[in-house]
Amino acid sequence: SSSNIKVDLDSSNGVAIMQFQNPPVNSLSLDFLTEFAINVEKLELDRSCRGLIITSAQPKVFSAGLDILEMYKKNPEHCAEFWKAVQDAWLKLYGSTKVTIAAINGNSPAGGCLLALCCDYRIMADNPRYNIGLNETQLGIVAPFWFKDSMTNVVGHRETEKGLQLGLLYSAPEALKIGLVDELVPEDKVLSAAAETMTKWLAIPDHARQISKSMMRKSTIDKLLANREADTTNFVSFITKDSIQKSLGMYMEMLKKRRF
Ligand code: CO8
Repeated sequence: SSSNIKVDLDSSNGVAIMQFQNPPVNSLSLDFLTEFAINVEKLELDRSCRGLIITSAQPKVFSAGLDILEMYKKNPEHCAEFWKAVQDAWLKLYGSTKVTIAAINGNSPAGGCLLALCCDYRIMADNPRYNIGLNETQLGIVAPFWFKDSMTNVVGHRETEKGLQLGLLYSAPEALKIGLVDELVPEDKVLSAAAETMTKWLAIPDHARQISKSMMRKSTIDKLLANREADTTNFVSFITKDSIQKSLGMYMEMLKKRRF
């Protein structure tokens, strides 16, 4: 549906605010990811847009990551279609020429963390109860190489090696400490802080900044572009394995039983 994402482009400064509104936890379903990629693409082609802030309209959660139900008890064709949508969303946001800022106003595990990692700058609510990280191994699944690359490019090899193996979810203060986020601000200031940072980034001439961004990101993007099909095949054969399906089923059960 077209109500999963709300985009407001301020024509006075060229800054778009994109709010995720896929209750309860902004899980990244096939529909959501498709709509997300379309919206990012639209803004990319819109010359009046210079910057994009992504945030959540839901309290306490930025995004719960990939919708596990899109990978559970689904046929291989569906899994492949879903995975291509995940790749496409990443390619669009990671490759965006706009200034992109994540205003992380809640929990941001796995795919939620990935979206944040795609941005040029991350501001998180200063709440130790909010976590962010690539926790895939905790579900018995493996983050693909481009998730790994996205994290390495932000926090470096060592933290990524540790974080990926252990499936670490970092509290907001821990995330700041390792550089997974750039700044913590009070919960009610996340959006205004993002707007402030945006102003600083937009003071740089677009052309020079865009070439610099592309210089830093091109090899990472090209790696997925050169391996998209193999990456999809790999995902489908992995996720449809009985043992992996069993892990996902147990994780979903655990989520349903656990209450904070
Ligand atoms: N997918 C589907 N449903 C979900 C997801 C999800 N990712 N996350 C939560 N839900 C469901 C819950 O089961 C629950 O359903 P119900 O109401 O029927 O019981 C509902 O959403 C609300 O969830 P909570 O009650 O847990 O909400 P809280 O506000 O207490 O907590 C959290 C929010 C912290 C986000 C919590 O829901 C959570 O930790 N969720 C799981 C997050 C997670 O581990 N995501 C990983 C997804 S995998 C991924 O993104 C990358 C995969 C890479 C694939 C590579 C394979 C090769």
